Amino acid sequence: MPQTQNAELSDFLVVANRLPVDRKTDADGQPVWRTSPGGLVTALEPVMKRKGGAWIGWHGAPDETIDGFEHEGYSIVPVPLNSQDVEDFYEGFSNATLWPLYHDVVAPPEFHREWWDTYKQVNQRFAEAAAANAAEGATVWVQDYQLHLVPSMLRELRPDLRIGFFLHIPFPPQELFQQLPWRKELVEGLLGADLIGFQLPGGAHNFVRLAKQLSGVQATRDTITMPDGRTVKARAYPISIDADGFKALAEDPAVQEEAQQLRENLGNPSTIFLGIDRLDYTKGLRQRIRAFGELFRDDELDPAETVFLQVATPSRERVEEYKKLRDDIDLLVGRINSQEGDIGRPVIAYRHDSFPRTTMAAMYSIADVMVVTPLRDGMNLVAKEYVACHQDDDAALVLSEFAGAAKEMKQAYQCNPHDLNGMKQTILKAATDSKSERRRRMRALRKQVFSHQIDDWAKDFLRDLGA
Ligand code: GDG
Repeated sequence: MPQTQNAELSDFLVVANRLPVDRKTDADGQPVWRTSPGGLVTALEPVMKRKGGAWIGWHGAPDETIDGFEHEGYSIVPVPLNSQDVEDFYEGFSNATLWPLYHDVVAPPEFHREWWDTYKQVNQRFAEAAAANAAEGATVWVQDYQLHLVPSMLRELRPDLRIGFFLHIPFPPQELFQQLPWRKELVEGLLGADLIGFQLPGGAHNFVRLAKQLSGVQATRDTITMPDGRTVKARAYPISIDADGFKALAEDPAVQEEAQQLRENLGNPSTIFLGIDRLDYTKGLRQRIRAFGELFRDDELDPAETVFLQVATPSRERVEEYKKLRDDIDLLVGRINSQEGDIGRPVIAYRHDSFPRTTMAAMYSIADVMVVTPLRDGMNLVAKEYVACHQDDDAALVLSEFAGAAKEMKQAYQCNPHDLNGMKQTILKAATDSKSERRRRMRALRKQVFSHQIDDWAKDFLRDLGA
């Protein structure tokens, strides 16, 4: 039996670059697989358990082939990647070509033919693994930009399947997408799906327009008709979070104790500003840190009473742009802390590290103002998690208008992160607005976040896919 085939075929399959499990070591030194934290897993696990599912993805270690196994009532089907695949498919084409191109080219995308060749090969491998594990007429849900070609490759192998695709990042406007030497192939890769989900209606419109132009297909609004009469829908499904889960976490006494400790460690300031992001150039960290530097320099924020806590989770550390970003941020934070504040009381508490979800919840709950200022973001879950962790109204969210979340979170203090002065004013306003105004905004945000949670997102998509 091939490595990637299960004993039993599945009726529901998720295909994603990464598996929903991480390898840890237990007390006896034995390797064990634990569910990775994250919204997607939380949303899809119940569906997989109900329908008998399989999750197809890479387990995270290059040059290692492992057998599939059962986990929490569903099948784990590993797809192996070697070091060259990781370099060309993952770090290269996915994260140094598509990622910057799809985020408004805030860093220059690189186009390399070898990366593209490997990208195609790896997508084919994922498609074959899905085809080998799907029961007749099964539903397959492919996730994200690393697997753009899987829908059409899979349809070629298994025309009986229902195929959905969801893009977690923005889908760019035509003017930018046209830069891609392989633009037609990428569009046609997605056209293999029955339903293509985007974070925002704008992404769906961009895609439909490009499909008409590059592939010559017919389309009316969200429905594309293929030459053989098959229809493909392109619609928006804004992703959300397990808000109830975050609320419970923030209310847990152990988390509250940790929050209290954290506040003390920061010197019990009267105002805590918080940023939590993957260390990524799309997240607007350079601009945000400069804004805070100027606010402290110009005495608009008082270092005796204010701390800006910024967590930057390590990410894509072998990709050149990310190494440069890390150095830039270290330099910027170091420079500001050497000039502002007092000895032993840095104005910016900066951690390049990742933390357990409990610590994340503790940080959210002590933050008086959450600052989320990406230059471009598909959605941004951090903004929603912050709101879910605040049952009190003494909180405020500063949110970039270029985050997908800005479309739903209209009551946030919105700003343009390219406009440094405008962003500084918005940060100050969020911190100093009247209690009643902050309360009004937080209530509206909470209502929004709790009324559309991650399982609604999955249900809406799967209903429209006809699963
Ligand atoms: C992509 C799109 C879209 C962060 N640090 C730690 C940690 N996190 C968790 C957060 C949050 C998630 O990671 C980050 O999600 P975001 O949405 O903010 O950003 P991306 O990683 O860029 O996600 C984005 C998303 O996909 C979903 O479709 O919203 O636009 O770019 O959940 O809590 N979690 C833990 N420790 C950390 O240190 N445990």
